[in-house]
Amino acid sequence: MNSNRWVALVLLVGGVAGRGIERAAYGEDAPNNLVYQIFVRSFADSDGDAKGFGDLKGVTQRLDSYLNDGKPDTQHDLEVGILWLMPIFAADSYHGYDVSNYLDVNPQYGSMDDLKGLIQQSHQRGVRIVLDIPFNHTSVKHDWFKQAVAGDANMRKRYFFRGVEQPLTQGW
Ligand SMILES: [Ca+2]
Ligand SMILES: [Ca+2]
Repeated sequence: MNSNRWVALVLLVGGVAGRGIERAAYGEDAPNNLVYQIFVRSFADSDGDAKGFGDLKGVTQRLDSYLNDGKPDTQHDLEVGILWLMPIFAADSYHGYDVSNYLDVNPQYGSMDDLKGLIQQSHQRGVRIVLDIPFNHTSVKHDWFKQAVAGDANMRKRYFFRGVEQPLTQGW
C-alpha cells in the first residue's frame, strides 16, 4: 500500500471514528460531518471521453455505490456527509485553481445542469456539497485580470504586480 493510500485510509478511519463520537454525543440526529474530498477530474468518468476525464455525472453515479446511498442501514458505502469538490469552474490548468470564469463549469466536467443534478441527488441522500472556489487568484484569461492589465485602476488594486514595470501576463 503506497503512502497516499495510507493517508486516505487514516483519514477515513478517523472520520468514521469521529462520526461515532458525534452519534454518541448527539444521537442519530447528529449531523454527518464526514468529509470526502474529490478531485473530479480523476474520480469517475461517466461518458468515456477520449482522455477519460472524471466528471460531475461520474460523481453522481457513485453516490449509491460508493459515497452514500442515503440509507444508514446499508454498509457497502462510505456514508460520507460532505463532498468537498476541488475547483470545477472554467480553467486552463488540470488543477483548476486558475479560474477564468467563476460562473461556468469546466466543460470537461459537464454542465451547470450536471452540477445542479449532483447537488440535488446528494441532498436527497443527506449529503452536502462544498465547492472549492479560489478567489484569491485568477487565470490571466479572467476578465478581472484582463481589465487590470489594460489599466483599469479599480481592477489593478485587486492584484499584486511586483517587480515589473509592465504587468505579468503569465501565471498567477
Ligand atoms: Ca468524462
Ligand atoms: Ca449506506
